[in-house]
Amino acid sequence: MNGVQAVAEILKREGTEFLAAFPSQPLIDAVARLNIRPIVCRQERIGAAIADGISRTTNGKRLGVFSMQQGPGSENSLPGAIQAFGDNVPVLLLPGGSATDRLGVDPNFFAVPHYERVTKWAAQVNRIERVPELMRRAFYHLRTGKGGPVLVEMPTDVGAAEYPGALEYSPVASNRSAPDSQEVSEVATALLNAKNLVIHAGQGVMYAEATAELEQLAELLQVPVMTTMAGKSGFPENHPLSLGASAVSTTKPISVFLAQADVVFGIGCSFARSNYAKAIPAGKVIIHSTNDPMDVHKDYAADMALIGDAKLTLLALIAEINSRTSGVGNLNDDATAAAVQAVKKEWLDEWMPQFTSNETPMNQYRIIWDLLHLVDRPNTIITHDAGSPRDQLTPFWESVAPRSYMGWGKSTQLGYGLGITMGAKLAEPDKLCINIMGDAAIGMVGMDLETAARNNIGILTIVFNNGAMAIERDTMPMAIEKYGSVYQGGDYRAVAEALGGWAVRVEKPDEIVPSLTQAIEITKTGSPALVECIVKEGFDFSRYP
Ligand SMILES: Cc1ncc(C[n+]2csc(CCOP(=O)(O)OP(=O)(O)O)c2C)c(N)n1
Ligand SMILES: [Mg+2]
Repeated sequence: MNGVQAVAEILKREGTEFLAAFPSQPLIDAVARLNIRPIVCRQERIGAAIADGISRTTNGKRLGVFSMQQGPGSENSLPGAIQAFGDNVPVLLLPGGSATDRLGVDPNFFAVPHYERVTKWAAQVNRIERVPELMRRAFYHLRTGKGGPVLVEMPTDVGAAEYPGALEYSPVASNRSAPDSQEVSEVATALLNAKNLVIHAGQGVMYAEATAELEQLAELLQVPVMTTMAGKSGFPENHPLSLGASAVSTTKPISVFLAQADVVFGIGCSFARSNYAKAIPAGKVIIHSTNDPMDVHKDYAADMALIGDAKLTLLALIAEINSRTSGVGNLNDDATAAAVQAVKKEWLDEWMPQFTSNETPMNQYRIIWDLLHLVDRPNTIITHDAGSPRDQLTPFWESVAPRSYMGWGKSTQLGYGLGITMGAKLAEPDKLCINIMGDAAIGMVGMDLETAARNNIGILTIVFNNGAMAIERDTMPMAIEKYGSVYQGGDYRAVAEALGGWAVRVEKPDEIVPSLTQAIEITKTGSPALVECIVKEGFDFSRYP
């Protein structure tokens, strides 16, 4: 057994089902021998995103792995690592590496120094005996604490060397931490004394699989819950206390209730200041619960903090509040829920003309509305791409089950949504997996539709084709006037068909539902389907102060 085969064997023992990959990489053949299915992509950035989608969809319980060659493969994967790092997604990256006797000699590329800043942990297998040790540490980092990409680089000479003796390796278990009981008691007091509490839930709630506990706490206190973009679907948005999720666009209930809040309780979130996160207005008492102490006081000063797994934290708070209120809390007061629902209704009424618009080129909100009412939402996983589709979809897609929405993008690399949707479909083959992308987004990654076709990954891609980078219109008015710099062309139905997929173009609103229905049926055969929608530029976003 050589070094590469030892890694393959460890992946097998760790339960790896798929290896997203791009050659030349001997691990592809080594895992195939062990019945781990390689998914060969067309570009490394997408391979990393496929691995991300597998991990994200399964809350890291089934980990996505991506492997690529030394040099160009490793160089071309860096964006994928950066995106997964920005979103704290646990993915295992296994690049080849230049031979160890070339260390420090240009132009040989060694991944570790370049990836260290954008991974949770990165190591080079510098000696063949270290394969089990470094893989054990990699899997522990992937399974424990806040997520992030982890990298193990295999130099060519070490990968080819014979592993001495029998391989001893057992799968690595994760650990959870729980908050200090005295601090739980103090936070419970603050939550009970708050006049207008808002719960701000991040993706840590989903990684901890704590949606039921979050619902229990929200109901016990009768307080509204907003989620971050990455945390979207961690709290059911059809719940009477749901304020929805926020990206650059937001919901009106979030805006109204966050403005009124005296206390904001963040659970499973990093409280990052970002274009893609609703800013917490000044003057609020901030209580920050996270499993990563390095996030406390990062962007906002925290008045109180709890360090620990979101589920254990919520359970501790529920127990404490139950004991102080004889298990009743504010359960008998439904005034807050009624107030949330009133604002939600007012907001949706404001947008109803767009949801029901018959205009052509079509209105994007009409397509989202029709899709929302067509699909079986608990069994659907949907994501946006960067650009306008993110801000059109995030506030209005009412997600009803954990991980039925993949909110991504704290860097927002155009095109990333395609790869994570493929990963989601590999992990959850019985669910309908949808990505909505603009025409600039598909321009970046469209070739990988062929990856979906070749591997029978039956995803549904909806392209909002407005022939422009609409969201960039205000950034370059002179260039547009003089040179038309915001416009681009493309026939994406033809592109998808040429790459082996099924595709249809929709130009009129009454074709939306029949075309989507047909496309959804096609995805059930294992073929990807693409619905190219000819839309207006559309800059109306759900933005409230
Ligand atoms: C790799 C990358 N480069 C640049 C950007 C900046 N950017 C964000 S959205 C966008 C244009 C989006 O156009 P399109 O996908 O057609 O969506 P539209 O806004 O037209 O609906 C650009 C250039 C980005 N997010 N990612
Ligand atoms: Mg566009």
